[in-house]
Amino acid sequence: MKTEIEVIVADITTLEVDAIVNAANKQLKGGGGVDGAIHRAAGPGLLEESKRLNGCETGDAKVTGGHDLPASWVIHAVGPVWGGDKDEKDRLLASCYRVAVEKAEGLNCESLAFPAISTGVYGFPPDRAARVAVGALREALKGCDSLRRVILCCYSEESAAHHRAALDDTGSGG
Ligand code: AR6
Repeated sequence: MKTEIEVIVADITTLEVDAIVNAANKQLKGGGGVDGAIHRAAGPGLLEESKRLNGCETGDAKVTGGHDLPASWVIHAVGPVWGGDKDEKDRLLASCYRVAVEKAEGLNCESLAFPAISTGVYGFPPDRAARVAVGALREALKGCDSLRRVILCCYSEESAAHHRAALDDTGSGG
């Protein structure tokens, strides 16, 4: 069965999905942006659990529980900071999406929501990031079993437009 990829504009902390992805930093100790919003909504137990994970490399992801969030799990992915070798940054961003799908599958998730990783504080151009995200997801979802719904949870209409354009460029819906 094919996994559907949909684009919405919402606060990711409100979504009733099996897992949400966090745009985290290598320390996994919280921060601003979506990371800050997730930590505020999840409550202090999330920071306690994250601190025990010994950080995370760029392009990789680690899992915690959702604590007070409606989502059961948080998959903390560390996106690249934009600048320098652009192809390498594309590769690291794609890796975040691929590893998050693998983690979600490992948890038997049916639904998974992503923020636009690296497009805030980390400065990745949003149109380029959307194309990388959609390309990596289409590839990663080919081999998936449990995932039925992948949500690209954008925080602005502009971000959603980039993701819709990327989906249209690479084929319909999912
Ligand atoms: N729901 C969905 N998307 C959101 C939300 C939300 N509640 N809040 C912000 N966004 P950013 P990065 C969007 O900066 O660029 C943190 O300090 C936002 O509009 O959160 O990967 C971490 O600790 C943007 O489109 O993440 C790291 O240090 C997207 O989420 C660093 O920022 C990502 O923006 C990571 O930077």
